[in-house]
Amino acid sequence: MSNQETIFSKIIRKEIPADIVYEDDLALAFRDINAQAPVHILVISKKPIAKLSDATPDDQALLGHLLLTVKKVAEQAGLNNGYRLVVNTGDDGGQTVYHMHLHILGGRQMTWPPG
Ligand code: DGP
Repeated sequence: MSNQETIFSKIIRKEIPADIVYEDDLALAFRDINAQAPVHILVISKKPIAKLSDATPDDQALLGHLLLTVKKVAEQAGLNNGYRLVVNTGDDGGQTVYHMHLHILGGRQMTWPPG
């Protein structure tokens, strides 16, 4: 799937509201509208990569930046006892919004295996 316009593009452009908790030149973080945990924050790149499997070696620094953004946002959210990071990728991965995003889930004990 190519890098198409999604609802997240509109959130980046502030055309629709979101509870934004962090923003810089490359990344945006906002609370998931359908929270699955007491803390459920999505970290996205402003560059619209549809899914992780579409990333290229040119995205190496961006992907590293997103992981360090997760760390920063999780600390800011007070997740000192840990959290789960999820990147649903493609149809089998359960991805529904095709603008790559990292789910930070925390504030409760996570279980394994996931559904
Ligand atoms: P995934 O299934 O991994 O593609 O997750 C997409 C997530 O995006 C899902 O948990 C719900 C969330 N989401 C979808 N639309 C919106 C929206 O308009 N605002 C916010 N804040 N979250 C959204």
